[in-house]
Amino acid sequence: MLISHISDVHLGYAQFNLQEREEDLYEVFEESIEKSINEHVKAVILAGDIFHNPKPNGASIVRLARELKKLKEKSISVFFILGEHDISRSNDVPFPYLFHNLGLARRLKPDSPIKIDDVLIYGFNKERRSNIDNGLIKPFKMLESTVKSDELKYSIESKKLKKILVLHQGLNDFNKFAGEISSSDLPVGFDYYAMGHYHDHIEKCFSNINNGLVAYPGSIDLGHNEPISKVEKGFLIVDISDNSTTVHTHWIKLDKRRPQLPYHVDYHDLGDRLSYIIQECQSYSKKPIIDIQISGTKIDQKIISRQLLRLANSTLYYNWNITEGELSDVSGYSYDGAEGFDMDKEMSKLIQKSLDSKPLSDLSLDLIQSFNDDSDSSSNELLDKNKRKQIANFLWKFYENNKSLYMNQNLDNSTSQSKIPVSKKDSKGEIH
Ligand SMILES: [Mn+2]
Repeated sequence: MLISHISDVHLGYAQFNLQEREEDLYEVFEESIEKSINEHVKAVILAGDIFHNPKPNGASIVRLARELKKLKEKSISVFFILGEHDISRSNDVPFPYLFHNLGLARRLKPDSPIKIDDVLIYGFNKERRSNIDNGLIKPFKMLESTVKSDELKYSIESKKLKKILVLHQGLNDFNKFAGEISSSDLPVGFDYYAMGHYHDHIEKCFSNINNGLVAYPGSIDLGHNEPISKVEKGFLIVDISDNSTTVHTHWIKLDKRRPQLPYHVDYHDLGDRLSYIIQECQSYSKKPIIDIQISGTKIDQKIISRQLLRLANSTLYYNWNITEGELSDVSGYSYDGAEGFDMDKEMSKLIQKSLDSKPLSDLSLDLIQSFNDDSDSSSNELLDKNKRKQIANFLWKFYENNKSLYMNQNLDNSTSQSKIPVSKKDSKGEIH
């Protein structure tokens, strides 16, 4: 028997707030369903993060319903659990339960399995890290005995039943920062652990759970917290037929995805490289999304902005950054969740974008930090908390009145940070 294992669909998510990207996701999801139907799967498992938002937008609801209907017409069952993106913090009824109530899909539970052929399927909704012990580890122990008694209850004659557990959790074994549980925490007794949460394709058998196969198909497209890269995306078709003792998987690549291409360009070759990049972009049927890392000396950001305008017609979206020195390889698996969000980094990006100057954004970040840092006693002595708002207003006005001074300085020497004065005696404002 074949089962499709699809995860982290994030329907409704629009990368870079582009409507085209929201549509892309629907298309890629449709491709995964179409391929599942063509492979004659008996069931589809959605392992959480079905919607990107707990209150999904109309289009994503309609598009999911359309696919679920197609599957129902082919008598293919759909089973699901919830990821953190499907769960509202206000304890509302999770939206995907609508499809359970309408009979278009069935939610999986930890205490009673769904039986399909000779396979029993159990599932837990996402448990947040703060509730792992009570929400998962304890119930895992209970599940081990449930499975044993279910096996007696459901087995016909001496036929051996296969068991699947569906979870939306990060395993420490693959990413020690994003991990929530370890492979040794997993309940024993399952042939296949259908995972969601990590957005990369990972598969591994663990001896401490009787060589059960733990598998993440990965997200179906790049998006949330994932850098622009050429990584391939897809889903798993799991062969859990009763005549074989081991579970076999086939990872199916999704071909309808929009290309996302990273480039590293030397500032002085920018013109030539751009012609090449444009040519490459025009070879795809969907306009690609590209990321250009630019390195070099005596970089003029205004020249870059102007040059990159050439990309507008052959890309859907482009992003560029100036990198210092060698590019380091980003290692580790991608995932999504609050842990992956670096506030300082995001803030610095935003400030850099609006001020268009590295020294000025550094200064802004330092000021913001010393304004908000209560633990730093030395800054407390200097700053009367009650006067912070007044000071902020003063600084803003000072900046507005003297903007041109800083801009000129920045053009004269874009690499020197020390030349930017924190206070200027000959300027209109004064800092005391
Ligand atoms: Mn996800």
